[in-house]
Amino acid sequence: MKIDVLTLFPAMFAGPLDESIIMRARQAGLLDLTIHQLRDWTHDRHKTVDDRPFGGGPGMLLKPEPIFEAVESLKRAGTKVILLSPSGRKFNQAIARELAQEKDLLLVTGHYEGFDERIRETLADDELSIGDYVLTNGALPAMVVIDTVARLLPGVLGDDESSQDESFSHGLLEYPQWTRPAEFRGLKVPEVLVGGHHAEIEKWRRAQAKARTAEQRPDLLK
Ligand code: 4GO
Repeated sequence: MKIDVLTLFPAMFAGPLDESIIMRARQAGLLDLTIHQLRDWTHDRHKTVDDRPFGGGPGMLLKPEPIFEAVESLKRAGTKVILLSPSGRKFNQAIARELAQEKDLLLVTGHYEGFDERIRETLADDELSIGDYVLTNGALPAMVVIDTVARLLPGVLGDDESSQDESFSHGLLEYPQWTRPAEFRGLKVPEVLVGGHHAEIEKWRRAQAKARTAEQRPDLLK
């Protein structure tokens, strides 16, 4: 998969996407990621990307011209253009699975008070929010989407890290787990897990996952 990102803060992307599983996916050619500086598509001396809202109000908006030029130059046949903003539909694992089927994504991140509406109307195929809170810019949400989608791409996770059997894939939170030692500071691992009776373990885990979901995330059971 190819993912292009349009941002005013390319340096924010160095680090999170240069480590661990995501870096390995990039090196293996499973994820082709390019971060672009939006100011590269301005033409004035000050590289202006923002302007005041018509009708007044606080703050500045991203003006259409640089974003239109950038998207038109980066977009190819089949590229899905996605805005990251608090007004988007709420991102989740199901949306990540859909996006993982796409060939190309172009993530457009905002800054200031947001985007000129023509960007949303004309350029965007989708608009996503990572949650009901406001950030200073869309770089962190873009990284969240990239990380979530990239780990679902075929070959990115090894068998040991499989994404088949995890929270949200079956609509429940994960069951609790323990590793060695079987007793630590007087805290014991549940007997059923140490026993090795696989059908019993399966049943117990299912019940634990349900109880945990009812306690922490009753909304998921509806
Ligand atoms: C996205 C962008 C929050 C999200 C953002 C989110 N804040 N919840 N801030 O996904 C335009 C102005 C959007 C700054 C940006």
